Amino acid sequence: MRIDAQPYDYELPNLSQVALVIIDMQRDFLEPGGFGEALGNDVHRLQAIVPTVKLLLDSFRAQNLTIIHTIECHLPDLSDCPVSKQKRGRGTLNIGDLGPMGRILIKGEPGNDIISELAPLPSEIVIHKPGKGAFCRTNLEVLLNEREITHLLITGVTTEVCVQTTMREANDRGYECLMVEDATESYFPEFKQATLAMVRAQSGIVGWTASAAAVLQGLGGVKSAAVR
Ligand code: TIU
Repeated sequence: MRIDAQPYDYELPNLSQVALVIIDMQRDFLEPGGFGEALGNDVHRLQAIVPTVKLLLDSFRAQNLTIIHTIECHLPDLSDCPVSKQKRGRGTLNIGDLGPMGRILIKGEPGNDIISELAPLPSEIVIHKPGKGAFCRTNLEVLLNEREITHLLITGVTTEVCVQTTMREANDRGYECLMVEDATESYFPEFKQATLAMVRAQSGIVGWTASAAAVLQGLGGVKSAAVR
C-alpha cells in the first residue's frame, strides 16, 4: 500500500500499524474566546480544515483503524504548566485566566473540549498534553509501542507549533510520519507553507506530506473526489 506523497511515495505496511493523529482540534484554538484568540490570532481561518479532518476520521472509523486525538491542557492548579509558559505573552488573558469559554487551556473547561464535529468516540485514544509536542510528559510512546504502530498520519492545529513539534518528536523516535497538507492549518499561512516545505526537504528529513485525497486513495477508503 502506498500514498502519492512528497518528496516521494509513502509506503504503508499493514493498516494495523497506522494511526491517524489529530492534534488539538479544540475550541480553545478554533473558536473566539479561547487561547488562540487570547494570543492575538484570528481563529476563524483554522475552521476551513474541519471537513477534511472529518473525512479522514470517518475513513479511519469505517476501517476500524487506530485514531489518536490530542488536547493541549493544564491541570486546574497549573502544577503541570511551566511558569515560563504561563507568563509568556502580553495578551489580555493568560493560561488559567477566566474567559468566555471557562478558564483558558484548563482541562475540563468548555473551551478545552475538542470541537463537536470531531468529538472522540469512547474507543479512541485521547492524549492530554501539557506541551506543544504530544510525546512530552505523556504516555503516547508507550501506547504506540503496545499497539505496534509504526506509521503516523498527522493532522490538526497549528501546523508550525503543535503539529510540527509532534512530528519532529515522532520522527526522532523512529516513527514514519506523514503530515496531511489540507488537514492542518496555521494562523499564519506562510508558516504553514514553510513547515510543509521544511518537513519534506532534504529527501524527507522529517517525513512526508500528502493531500487528504491522496491519503484516502492510498488507504482504499473514501474516494478522492469526496475531498473538497
Ligand atoms: N499558538 C499556536 O499556534 N499553537 C498553540 O499554542 N498550540 C497548538 O499548536 N496546538
